Amino acid sequence: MSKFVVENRIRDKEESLSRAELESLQTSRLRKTIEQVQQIPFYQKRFAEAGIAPGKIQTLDDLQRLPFTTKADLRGEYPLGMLAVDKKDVARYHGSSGTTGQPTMVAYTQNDLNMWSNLCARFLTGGGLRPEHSVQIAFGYGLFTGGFGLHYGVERVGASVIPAAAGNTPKQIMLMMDMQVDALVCTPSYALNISEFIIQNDIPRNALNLKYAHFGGEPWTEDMRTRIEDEMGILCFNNYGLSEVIGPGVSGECAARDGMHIAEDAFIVECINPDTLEPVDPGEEGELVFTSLSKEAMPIIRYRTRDIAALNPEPCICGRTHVRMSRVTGRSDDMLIIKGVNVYPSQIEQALLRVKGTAPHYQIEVDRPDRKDVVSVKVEMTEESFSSSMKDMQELKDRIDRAIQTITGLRMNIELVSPNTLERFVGKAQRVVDHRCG
Ligand code: DLL
Repeated sequence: MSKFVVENRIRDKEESLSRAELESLQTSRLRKTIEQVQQIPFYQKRFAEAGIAPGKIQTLDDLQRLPFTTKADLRGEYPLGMLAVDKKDVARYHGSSGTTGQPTMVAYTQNDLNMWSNLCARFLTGGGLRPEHSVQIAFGYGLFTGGFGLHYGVERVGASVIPAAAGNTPKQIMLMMDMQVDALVCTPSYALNISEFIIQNDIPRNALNLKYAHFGGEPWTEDMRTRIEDEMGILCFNNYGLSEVIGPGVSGECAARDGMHIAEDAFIVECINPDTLEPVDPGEEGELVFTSLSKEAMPIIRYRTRDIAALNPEPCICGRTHVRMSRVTGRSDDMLIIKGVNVYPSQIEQALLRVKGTAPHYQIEVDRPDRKDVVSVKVEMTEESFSSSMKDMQELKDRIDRAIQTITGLRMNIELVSPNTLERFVGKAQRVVDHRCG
């Protein structure tokens, strides 16, 4: 475990407004946003079709009357149909990381970029970043919002950035050692990769000065956090965001590490049942929906993220008043329906990480021969379990089988594979191959 202790520090007064103050700020910002989206033909049409006069949207409750915006809507407006400002006022473009189909482009004015840097600076501060620290950013720099978003957030705090970008793991570690880097920023799956390299190459922990890390960009589990923290001797913080809403900075953990505070002065969050579209109760899982409150270039109304999480409005010991979201258990698009049962890859990850003798590298394959769903989980063994007897390996398989069954209620085919055979990722991991999709 890490000995690093994060002293609680709140960056902006907006993070700890009373509910009444916050709602008043949100209301005035919402009204302005509704005016701005009138510049976008897509929203003009949407509002007209729904019979809504924009001037009638005056309160936070009125927001419920507005239609949702979906990824398909954004694709339909590709590349810049959702722009609310003149192109000459755009300072930067990014794109969603969609692996299939058309990407979606997002745009920022200079004010948007300032606001975005500040939101990233907030969660970084909450999670330990101080001006005297150096931070290695091992996210992709490019259309992906991770690299640049975090880069400017670190600078905003006044800390120093090492823009290593994703990949070339030996060089990452060399930089970390030579520069005595304090904090690492990347996806959790890339961190796993880095940690593995350190262990395999017998690099002593004290050759590194790493104290903590901020991970985001993909779902990961609490068991994965424990694994990385134990292996690297650091504290790991979770942060969440998506390009369509702004990028990283939508939410992040504070020192309490008990949910991610959503920047409610910048976004209104709703949590809905994805089938009925009705709000779910606090604490219940549902799909997150965001409305931007101070974005200029591409304001967005009630964006359906497909991300499944629960909201916690209870006060946090850190003093921030912004609602916290749980870990994202999965995207509703990633949810596998196996024999009628809903399963998220994160549940399988959770099960695997609880079984000793498995490495945290796995791949899930789904097929439907003879019209019956079959799931195969390829699991990497550790060096020790790999060199054990057939009997021990069979026992390991049985333990994995039981762990998966306990968490998902389903039996899956377990295939043990040799160490270092499954793909490693430098960005977002792709752990599911669904052959049923054609
Ligand atoms: O991944 C923005 C980001 C970059 C967030 C770096 C945090 C750190 P996109 O490429 O548009 O943007 O992908 C957004 O990634 O809808 C979630 O499904 C997933 N995601 C992002 N952060 C987390 C997280 C960036 N902490 C999509 N936990 C989102 C779970 C996450 N899923």
